[in-house]
Amino acid sequence: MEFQFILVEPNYAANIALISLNRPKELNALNLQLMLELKQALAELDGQDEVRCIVITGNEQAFAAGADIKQMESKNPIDLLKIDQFETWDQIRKTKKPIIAAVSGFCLGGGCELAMTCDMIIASETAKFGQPEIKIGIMPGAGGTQRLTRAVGKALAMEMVLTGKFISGEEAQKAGLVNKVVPVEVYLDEAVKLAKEIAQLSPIAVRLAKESVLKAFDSGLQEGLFFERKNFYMCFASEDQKEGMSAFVEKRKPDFKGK
Ligand code: DAK
Repeated sequence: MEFQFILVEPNYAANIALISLNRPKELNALNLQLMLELKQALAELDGQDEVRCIVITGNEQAFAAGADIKQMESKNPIDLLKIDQFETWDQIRKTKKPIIAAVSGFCLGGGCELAMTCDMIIASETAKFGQPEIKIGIMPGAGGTQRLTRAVGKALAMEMVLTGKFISGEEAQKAGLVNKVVPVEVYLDEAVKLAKEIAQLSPIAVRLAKESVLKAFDSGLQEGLFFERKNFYMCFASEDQKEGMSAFVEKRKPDFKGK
């Protein structure tokens, strides 16, 4: 897969793939082309059985400093309607395989929204998370007011969204936004390690479990529990369930085939 603004590196031996946002001079600002490429790459990887977990990263300086302000500056609502970027973001959100964001440096605006669209976030000690849209006369538009609030609670989300203040990786972890904060030298290794760990599990169970956790965000408890129950039953239709349980009983390592 060849793209202009992202690099895609599948590691089929480890059943994972790495996507790097690659507009370093612009701090990985998310222009329309980059987002289309990301959508396309994720769709492609989501369809490959050899890939079981995906890592999205930027570079040490920036995960992404937001949507491309220079590209947005002159737009009116009808331009935005026609571009329909939400379609691209929705498709990214619908990726079935787990996605881990490996974040270092600036993770702002649409960049923070992209990281929050991922399933887990590993941050470096130099990461800076923020929704600074308010400072350029707009507000978050790709889920920032909703996902950030669910992750860190009203008090901090309101402060970040209304003032544009950044929080560090450590603060983000304390607030529940990120899974782990590690030194900058190892943040990507940590994310890859986590991806490899998940890639060794049953991809069917992982997919159904991801779906079920996400369901908690847009359903009441009863509906969510019902959804979870159906997915739990579904696991028992897989060979992986038999393999996982036999391996436990036989005291050996399971070999999950994704069947
Ligand atoms: N867009 C375009 N270019 C950017 C950029 C951005 N968001 N952020 C940085 N750059 C560019 C700078 O313009 C500069 O380019 P040159 O001037 O050298 O050509 C280069 O990257 C380096 O940036 P700085 O010189 O500013 O570097 P500093 O270290 O001094 O400052 C900074 C770093 C991250 C604090 C600063 O660059 C900054 O404040 N950047 C903007 C952060 C921001 O406001 N982000 C939110 C953007 S609005 C939607 C989906 C998503 C969104 C909306 C709708 N739909 C689905 C409809 C999202 C909106 C946003 O994210």
